[in-house]
Amino acid sequence: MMQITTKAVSHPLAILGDPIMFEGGGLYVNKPTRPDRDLLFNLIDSVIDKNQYSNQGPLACELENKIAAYLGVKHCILVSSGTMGIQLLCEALGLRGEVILPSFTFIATAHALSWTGLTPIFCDIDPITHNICPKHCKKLITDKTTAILGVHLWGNICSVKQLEMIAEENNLALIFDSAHAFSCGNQNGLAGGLGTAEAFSFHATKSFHTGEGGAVTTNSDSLAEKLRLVRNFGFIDFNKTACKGINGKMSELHAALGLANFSIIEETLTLSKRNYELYCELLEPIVGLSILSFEGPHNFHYIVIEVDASYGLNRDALVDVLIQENIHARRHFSPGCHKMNPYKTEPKLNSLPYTDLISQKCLVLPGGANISENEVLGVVKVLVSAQIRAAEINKHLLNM
Ligand code: T4K
Repeated sequence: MMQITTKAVSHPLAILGDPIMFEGGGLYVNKPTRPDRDLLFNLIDSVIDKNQYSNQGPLACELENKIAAYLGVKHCILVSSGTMGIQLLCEALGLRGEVILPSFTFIATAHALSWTGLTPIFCDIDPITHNICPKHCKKLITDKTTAILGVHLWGNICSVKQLEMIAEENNLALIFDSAHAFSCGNQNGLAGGLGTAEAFSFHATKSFHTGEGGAVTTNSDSLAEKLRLVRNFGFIDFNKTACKGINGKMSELHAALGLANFSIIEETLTLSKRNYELYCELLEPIVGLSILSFEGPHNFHYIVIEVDASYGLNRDALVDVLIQENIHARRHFSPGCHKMNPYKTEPKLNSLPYTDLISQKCLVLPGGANISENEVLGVVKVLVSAQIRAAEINKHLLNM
């Protein structure tokens, strides 16, 4: 078991004038995984040989088949980003009016609805899981509501059964923003076939990535067909369109990166789990810091902690300490979307006490597969030192 002493005489902290813990590059939240270069270059060679760079080339088709089989879902439709995936899904489902979503999410979830002409209605979260609260969701349904958009935040799966019941009773579509949830699931298996459809992000900072990209997954044949149409301008034939569409396709070069990263998924998951478990072990004795627990199959990609008053420093002061050490922790997702432009000026904003509470104490630390055990140890050393020297830090920040 790794141990960090709290009795050492010296607890150097850059914010108080001591040397920086991570000189040079620094640590970032979810630095991208690196694919095997030879495999990637071979795949890129094959793209150049075939001279096909987009429009559902062989690599995009291969990746779609591999992802669908891995997630245990009938259809995987690759798209150009996670945001585009949500937009295509809303368009393909013909959603109109209001869609209920949690406010505690990346702003893209709300923007995707807005871009599709939908009104985002912000819902509160469960303070333990950070996911949409079904009870509050039910209260927000009006005659204009057409869908519920759950977000499997940090890879923790929403309360699917409860949301399904609410959606069914009220004749609503149930869709999921699964941007964080690749390789995550519940007792029934991996996310991919939940609700009507799910939208994944394969941005570079995600557990599995294609640089930029994403996918929509569904078990519905008709929805998959519509999604493929909408993704490609609505074309059914040369010069013939069936519906409104857009360019939401994934290029062959992005698919090549995806195939290369797909081949290292197990390795990525193993390293992320090792780092998450090491954080759990080392953070356990620190009063006032708690790490979000994960259930079910998980990618262990996000190291999410909550900073309570008993820690001695508030979340924002702790971020200042970490940044000075070149540890680029992030205040995800602060503030909640309902307090961000353009949504904060909506006349009918709900009060979201748990969203406000969690967004003030939540912090994401560098994690994922691309961080070493020694680096995790270094981050935790800073957290320990910051608590020991909290009074000095608070005084220092007050005088700045
Ligand atoms: N729904 C949810 C719940 C989401 O979290 C997201 C995206 C979406 C929907 C939409 O999916 P996409 O349309 O993006 O596919 C990042 C990502 O851009 C975004 O994908 C992600 N969520 C969000 C939570 O975080 P930033 O602005 O924090 O990322 P950025 O560019 O600062 O990168 C983080 C760190 O990683 C950097 O500090 C440096 C490092 N990095 C980053 C990139 C891109 C690298 O080392 N190499 C790289 O190539 O938004």
